Amino acid sequence: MDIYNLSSINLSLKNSRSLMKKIHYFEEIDSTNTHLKNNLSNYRTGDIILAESQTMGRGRNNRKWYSKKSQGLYFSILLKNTMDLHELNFLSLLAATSINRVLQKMGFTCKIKWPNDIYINDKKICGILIENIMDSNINNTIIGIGINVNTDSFDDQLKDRASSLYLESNRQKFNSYKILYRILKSLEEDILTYMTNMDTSDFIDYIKSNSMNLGRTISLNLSGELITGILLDILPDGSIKILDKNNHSLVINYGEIINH
Ligand code: BT5
Repeated sequence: MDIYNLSSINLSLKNSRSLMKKIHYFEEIDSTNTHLKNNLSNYRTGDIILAESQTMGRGRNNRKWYSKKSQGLYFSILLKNTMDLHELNFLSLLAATSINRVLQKMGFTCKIKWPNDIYINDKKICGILIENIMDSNINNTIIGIGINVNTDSFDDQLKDRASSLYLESNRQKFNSYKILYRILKSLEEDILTYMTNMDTSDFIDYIKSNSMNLGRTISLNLSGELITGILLDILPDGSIKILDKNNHSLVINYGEIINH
């Protein structure tokens, strides 16, 4: 595809008749994830909500996602009856893989931080928020993705920890729609491959070789409990294995790495 605007992307998605169906564009929205959650019956599987800005963009545990108007990509993909609950941990890593691949092809040296972030030069560029809602026997999975594309500045709280493609490339401006299209296609291919084989080994290999913390000492916040240890391995289901300071090995499938 040569021209990247919403109508050309939607035409291409329509013609491909694959997993990703249609982008629904909003100039301003509370949160693309919340909008899908509140309007599940209005959307089909494969529909994508894209917003120019979010007034209440969310991370995990209701943390705020800084969504500067027209400078980032803020979108959510709805999948109906596609993923099982036990696959959701892996889905976050799978989405990180698909996005990381696209950014690498653009020339960025980017790393996956378990379980849902992408970093460039030790700064967060992208966050992923997976949510699942059972509604009238339909299993609705929402993949929310926030990427700092042309973000030119961050507020004081974030400026040492967050960055954008623009800031990491000597202030080069990017066509967000082109990146969006590539990510949708990359994610589509990865989800379909995974659903065909139900085999995570190639993905896990990629995640391990592009991991930010594998082999390093990490501190993990498990709902308030702090654990420090060496990140030994990323397991086939997407959980991690840690060797704690008492030499106990632990398998963990949720939580947040608070150092890197
Ligand atoms: C995430 O949560 O990283 C998931 C973020 C998902 C955002 C997308 S945007 C489209 C869709 N609609 C939504 O409402 N959400 C999704 P978590 O791992 O909890 O990280 C949140 C933390 O990242 C915050 O507490 C900040 O420290 C940091 N943060 C906030 N905004 C950021 C930004 N724009 N860039 C980098 N870091 C940010």
